[in-house]
Amino acid sequence: MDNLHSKVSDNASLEMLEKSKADCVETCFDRAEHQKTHCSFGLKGVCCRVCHMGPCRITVKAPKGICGADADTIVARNFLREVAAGTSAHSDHGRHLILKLKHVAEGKAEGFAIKDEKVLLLNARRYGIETENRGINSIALDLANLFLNEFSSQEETLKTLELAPKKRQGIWEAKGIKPCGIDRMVVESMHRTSIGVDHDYKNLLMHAFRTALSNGWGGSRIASIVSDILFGTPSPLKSSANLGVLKEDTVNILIHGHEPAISEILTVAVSAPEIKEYAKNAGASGITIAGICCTANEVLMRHGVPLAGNMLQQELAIITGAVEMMVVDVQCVMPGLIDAAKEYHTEIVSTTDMAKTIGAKHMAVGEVNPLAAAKEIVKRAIDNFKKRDKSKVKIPADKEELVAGFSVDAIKYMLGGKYRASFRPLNDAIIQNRIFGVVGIAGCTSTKRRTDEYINVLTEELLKRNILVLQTGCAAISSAKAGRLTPETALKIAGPGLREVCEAVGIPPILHLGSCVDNTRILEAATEIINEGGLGEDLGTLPAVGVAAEWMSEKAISIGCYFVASGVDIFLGNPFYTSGSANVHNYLHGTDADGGVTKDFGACFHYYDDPLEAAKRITEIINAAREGLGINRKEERKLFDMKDRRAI
Ligand code: SF4
Ligand code: MSK
Repeated sequence: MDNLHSKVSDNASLEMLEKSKADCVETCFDRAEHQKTHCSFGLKGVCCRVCHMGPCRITVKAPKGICGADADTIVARNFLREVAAGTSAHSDHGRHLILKLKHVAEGKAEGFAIKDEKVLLLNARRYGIETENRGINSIALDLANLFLNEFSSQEETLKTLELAPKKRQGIWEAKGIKPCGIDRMVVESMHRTSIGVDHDYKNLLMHAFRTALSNGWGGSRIASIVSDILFGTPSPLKSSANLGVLKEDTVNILIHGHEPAISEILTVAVSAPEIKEYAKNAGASGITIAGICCTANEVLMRHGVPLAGNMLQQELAIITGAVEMMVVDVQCVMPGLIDAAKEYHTEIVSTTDMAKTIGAKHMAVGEVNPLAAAKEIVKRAIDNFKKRDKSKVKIPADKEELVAGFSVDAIKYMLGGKYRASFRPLNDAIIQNRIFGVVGIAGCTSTKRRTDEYINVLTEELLKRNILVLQTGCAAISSAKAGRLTPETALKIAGPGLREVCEAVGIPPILHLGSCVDNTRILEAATEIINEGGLGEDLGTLPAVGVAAEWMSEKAISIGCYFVASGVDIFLGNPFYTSGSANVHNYLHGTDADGGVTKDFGACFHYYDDPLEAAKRITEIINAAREGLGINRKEERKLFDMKDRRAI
């Protein structure tokens, strides 16, 4: 029990871990025990297998690989390959959405439509697409083609880079790292890291930042924009989180992965009258649809679909014995799900041709009549309800209320109202030191740490220090499970300045901005703050920091790199695999003799094992930024009166 307690923080997960023992079901937590002695060459990043003279491993006795590659080259090459993989995942997600938009515009995507014409028109105008006297579909087609060109352009730099503050664009220009087409950046990463090409660790790392920029200001940014066009721009809504959202008397369907298109259509399918009737006839009182990981965040943000849990709860959800089906798409879906599902009546259904698992039922939701395909999936889940073994069912009671749906538009609206939507009140609150700074907390949970703990300890400490927290991905689910994504958190935890602002505006002190691809919404919000004025002209001058607290995915490395290249310091709760090269490690962490990456971009990576130590250093960095902006004067503390509230 103590041992299990050291693995997970929330009670629901603990209960399910105990049940996994009783039911003899293996989970990632057991497999982590079996993998405990990690390969030290892997941890240091000094294993190279890019050619078949190797694999070569760097040691004191063998400081070079067979070709002569040293630790610096090997570690930097491995790092760049991780960035390229992370960039591919997020950007390919973006590409799939653009293709969906294109098919909608061409009238080929049944069941889908353009939900937010305002965002479509705004983006079309941004890129010089004619919008006057034209049909919405033809504008959408032009925008989809323009976005597709962001993947394939060979020499022209990405148009979406222009969304960044001018000063930052100048820094990228001066460094020669404005990315061209996203596909080209990834292909070049693989080329440079193949045997006998790029051996200069700094040159390799610079391309890592360039590739990551093509993700943050390209593929991921486009993914968020197109999602809003197709599925609607999120606005605040209430929902709930943790395994207690499952119900004993309903058919329970979990949606898991990242891409929102299929889960969107599933949410439509479960509301169809004939499907509800089908569920009743099977003896269920209804259908509960809930999410895991970032697909969960996508449908939460737009429909209030509850969060069953984050990444490391995917098997634990099945262990409730109450899940009829888990419908998966891409990314962060463990192959181990199949073994867990075998012990119950749960069926794992894969929906994307590029992501299959032996043992999962494959039911692709294609372009032709996707709603019918989605209804077939739901009916199959309902059929499974009859196979549920009640003696194996145990649903934890734990579930917490939450408020999510904070797109940048929604934040603007909350701050300024319909007619004066703007970031001005937030900028003023920062300048007046009611809000000390802003921290974005993103990333996963990992078996290397007690789940959710780093995220929740750090978040609490930051709130106490009057720091507004923006969250995405599984980190946001960690806070949701702790009951922190509510306005009441301001009263219970936040420092006095932050509390005043949250009370006046009516927002929680932790804003849930979406899935891990939506980290670009944090960049968008930061750019809005710059454009609003009074806090410098570049992202690097803001009193703002990013955190990947419990990260584990290659996507997080790419995200970290595009934030650092954008001038935002990134704190890591788990280290990179770069310690085998002092040069690479020191460059990335800004600790080499000439300032490393900080000299290039004004920001670097920081690794802190202890969240409270991280909070201290974050405070120092924010304080230094405030000093730089000349806004560190002491404000007389006063409570907001009616006049102040009206002004906000
Ligand atoms: Fe070894 Fe060089 Fe081949 Fe890497 S590229 S496996 S270091 S010979
Ligand atoms: S799902 S990438 S564990 S945030 Fe986006 Fe969560 Fe990290 Fe996967």
